[in-house]
Amino acid sequence: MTKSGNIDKAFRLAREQYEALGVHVDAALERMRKVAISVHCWQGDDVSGFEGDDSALGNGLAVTGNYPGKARTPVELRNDLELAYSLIPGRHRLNLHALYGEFHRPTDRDEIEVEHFQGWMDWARQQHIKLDFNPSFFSHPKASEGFTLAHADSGIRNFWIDHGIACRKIAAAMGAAQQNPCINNFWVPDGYKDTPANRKAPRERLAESLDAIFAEDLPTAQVKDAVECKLFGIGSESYVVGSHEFYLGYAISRNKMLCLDAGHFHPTEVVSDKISSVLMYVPELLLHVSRGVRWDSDHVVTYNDELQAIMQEVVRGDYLERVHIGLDFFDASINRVAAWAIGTRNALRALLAALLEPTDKLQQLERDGDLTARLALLEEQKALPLGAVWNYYCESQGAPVGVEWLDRVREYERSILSHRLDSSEVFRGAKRPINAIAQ
Ligand code: RNT
Ligand code: ZN
Repeated sequence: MTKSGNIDKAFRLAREQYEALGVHVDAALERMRKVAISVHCWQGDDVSGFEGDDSALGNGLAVTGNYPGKARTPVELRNDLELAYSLIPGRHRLNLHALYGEFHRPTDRDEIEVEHFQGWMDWARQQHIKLDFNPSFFSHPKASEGFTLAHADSGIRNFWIDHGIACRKIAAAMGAAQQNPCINNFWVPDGYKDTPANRKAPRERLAESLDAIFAEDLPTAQVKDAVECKLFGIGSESYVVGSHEFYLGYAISRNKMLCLDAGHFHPTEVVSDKISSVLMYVPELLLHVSRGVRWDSDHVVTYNDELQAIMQEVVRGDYLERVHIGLDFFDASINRVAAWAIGTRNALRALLAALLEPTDKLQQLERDGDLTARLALLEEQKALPLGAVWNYYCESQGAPVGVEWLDRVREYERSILSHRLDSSEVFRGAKRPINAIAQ
């Protein structure tokens, strides 16, 4: 039997098992095909961007590791993304940050325009990829005091307000060009390392600045604004202006999309439980699927309980139309294309698992008060042959089956990434390329 024959055979057996529980496997696969995950561009170059000033990453964002092969130009980043997309089943989106524009002369954040993103828009059209966007309120001299939109100085605030306005225009142009709304997500790092004496004033200023940015009504067919909270960051341990309560209130009162980042809460607090609550009051939700580990909010997404719970909530609540799944992690200690492949494939695999749940049956048991059977079924389904359906899905989408995608990454590392080294860099320790480890 050929490999493909085995995949088909395993799939047919798996389908029988799922269908015995009342799951429509083909319908689940049909829904899978329609889900576009917003893949974040910033895993490819450690959130560096192309402003050309080599300024260090700041405002609580920290990328550790020095694995060789980081993309240094838009073309390199696009090439890396093309490989990553080819390793992931389905057709997905790209989430761009404002600092990834193509600037031919020094262009400050308040001056950026659509033309700086034309290269991305052309590429996206050719690749049949839709774009999302983010203003960048970090890694900039005017953010070096830890405050941007909530800064006490009106000159600094206005600079960042102009940045936000410029970004909405760019996002709207992307949305118009792709005939699909571009989600423009606002994450603002402002906060204090130590105990503030006044928690109120910066929050009032942040709300006022955001209102100024959103003053112009832009068609939601082109751009949808989202706001992202955070509990704390490196350097803003004691106080973040844009806390969960701040943005929940802001999003509800301004009819904006809320962004929940899985790494932005207390370690035992989970976003999966928040989805059905916030969707009672906000129109749509953006997820930054990520993984917090101690103080870092952005580890590569693994197939853990919370990832599964997030996708279960999206499916059980029938929210696929109202929840936009984006990714947010960055790891420079492993091959960056592999990081994209691992995290995105995991997010999709968890979504597939959720779509293959016997949701109707489970909810019926719950309505009947049969909580014993609910737990029994939830536990039994954990051993169902998800892998067989996932492999079949990957193959049917022309994506690699199992870990065979890693061979393609190795080959790319050998032929392309390893040549991107600066002459000053040497392979040693964590810098070893994966092909050297694998032999
Ligand atoms: C930071 C936020 C934010 C960023 C990106 C780069 O803690 O999660 O989403 O990761 O915008
Ligand atoms: Zn995030």
